[in-house]
Amino acid sequence: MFSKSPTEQYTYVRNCKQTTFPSGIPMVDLSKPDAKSLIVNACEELGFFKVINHGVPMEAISKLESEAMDFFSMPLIEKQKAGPANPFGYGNKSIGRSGDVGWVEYLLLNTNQEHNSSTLPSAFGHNTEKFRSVLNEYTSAVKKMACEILDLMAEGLNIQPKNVFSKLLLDKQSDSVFRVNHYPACPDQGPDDEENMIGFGEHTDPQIISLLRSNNTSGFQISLRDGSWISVPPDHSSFFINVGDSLQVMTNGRFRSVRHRVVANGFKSRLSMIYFGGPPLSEKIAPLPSLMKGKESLYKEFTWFEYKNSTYGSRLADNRLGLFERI
Ligand code: GA4
Repeated sequence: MFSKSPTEQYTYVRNCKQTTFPSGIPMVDLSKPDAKSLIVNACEELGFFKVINHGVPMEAISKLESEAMDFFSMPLIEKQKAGPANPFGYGNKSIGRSGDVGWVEYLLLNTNQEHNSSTLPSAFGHNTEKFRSVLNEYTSAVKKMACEILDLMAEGLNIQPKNVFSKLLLDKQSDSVFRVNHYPACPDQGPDDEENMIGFGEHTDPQIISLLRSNNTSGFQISLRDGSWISVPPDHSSFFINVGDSLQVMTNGRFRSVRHRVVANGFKSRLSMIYFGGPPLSEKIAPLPSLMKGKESLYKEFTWFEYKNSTYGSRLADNRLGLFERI
């Protein structure tokens, strides 16, 4: 049973008044020739867009979704055998190491297929093999899409070679992560009708790029440049792409790492699966020279290892890149 305990400090946010972005969430058809320019515009404006014709087989998606639902339907005590999510495994309400709490339970998994035998929770019992193969099929397809999108970004920005970004995800040492979030329906939303309970608090993703796919339950919101929040209508057959902090730095601030959050839904549960494409730990994260054109770097030099370390000690809502900006 997923229930509130009196000691847990949840956050509530005002309902979004404005629910749509004036021109709609940018949508990119990966099979069309204008994909690269649409992607660049969306990354500059919002750091966020939706993708159709993504090439991930619906069957791979449904199989993983059903495996995940089977897992989350187990009794808490069974799920906890797969925890804590430190660094990989099952987590419940508590997010990260600094006291953030949300109306969510999740699995944090390593995408490195060789490591999965040790990190895949034994709580999957006899089902571990099945889960591993379904997970690998899904993450391979999503990683392929991530690389295609990153190549289109490089082309759209006129950077050569076009694999400058994608090679980081294809590296054997790539530090990528996979997450499945389950937000149970939350009928008791909070003290005020105008407010929603937070499922996953506002934050930016530290990695290069995140690819999110969810069931048809609403709750995902992104923040615009003026700080206002808009709800993203769910679409279970599309993917949503977030620019991460590392890509913001590599483009010297031209692409925007999007702040986002999830609010709990009063009626339906939400299931989302996110692939976070990250570089190898030793990789220097710095603006690409071809994007500087005589301009100064906005950021101090750092490796992904240094950024990740500083990130994991922070609170979800912190402006993590702030520490690495040149003044
Ligand atoms: C946000 C993106 C990914 O979900 C994640 C998260 C990580 C965690 O859940 O442990 C963090 C969060 C995320 C950023 C700040 C720190 C670390 C929780 C948190 C408070 C797995 C990641 O890489 O960074």
